[in-house]
Amino acid sequence: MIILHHLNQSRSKRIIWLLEELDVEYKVIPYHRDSVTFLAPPELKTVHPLGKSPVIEEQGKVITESGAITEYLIAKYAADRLAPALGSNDHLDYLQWLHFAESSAALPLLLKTFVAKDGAPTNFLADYAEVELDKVMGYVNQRLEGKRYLVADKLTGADIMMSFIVDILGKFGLLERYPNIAKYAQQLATHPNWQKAEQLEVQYG
Ligand SMILES: N[C@@H](CCC(=O)N[C@@H](CS)C(=O)NCC(=O)O)C(=O)O
Repeated sequence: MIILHHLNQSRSKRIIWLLEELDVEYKVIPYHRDSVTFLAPPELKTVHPLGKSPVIEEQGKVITESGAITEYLIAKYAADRLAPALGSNDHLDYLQWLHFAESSAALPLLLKTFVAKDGAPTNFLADYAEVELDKVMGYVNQRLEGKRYLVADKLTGADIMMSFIVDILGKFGLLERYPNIAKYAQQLATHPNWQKAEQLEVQYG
């Protein structure tokens, strides 16, 4: 049985649709946004420290990120129906579109939403950015406690993706605030190919 922790008016709608397509047994636990802040209720933090939705639970595993949930569930239950064959060109396109929706496509729309709310007496955008940054990076910092890498104690694609986020934190001078991320940044920098990428980036201008 899959459990979906669903927040109203959220990305979690993707997962409801997906679960319906999969024809698997599932249960939805609904949560409702605060009518003033539009944030999720604190109960969601008992499911996962970020307190965001969607989150699914399956066989004791707690899984977040709508893109990862979609990739995981389709690979497990509908690889033959909802994804092109692994290794095909279509599969490559599939991966790009799947991640595009939560990255390149989402960012400008989120900014537009936030800008629309800005100008309010609370100076919404600046406050929101600070609070969210600290929430998300605090979480990463905590997950890196005693670890050299994000997953499986070895370099993976997850670290390569995260390295750019670490770079931006460094540019804002924020690494001191997150000691485990600072250590992680040093660890990533020990990789000869990370160093090569630094040089190549400069070389490419
Ligand atoms: N990248 C995450 C984003 C999760 C996220 O930000 N969810 C929003 C709903 S769309 C949320 O829970 N917001 C409430 C809050 O931050 O308190 C995903 O794709 O699942």
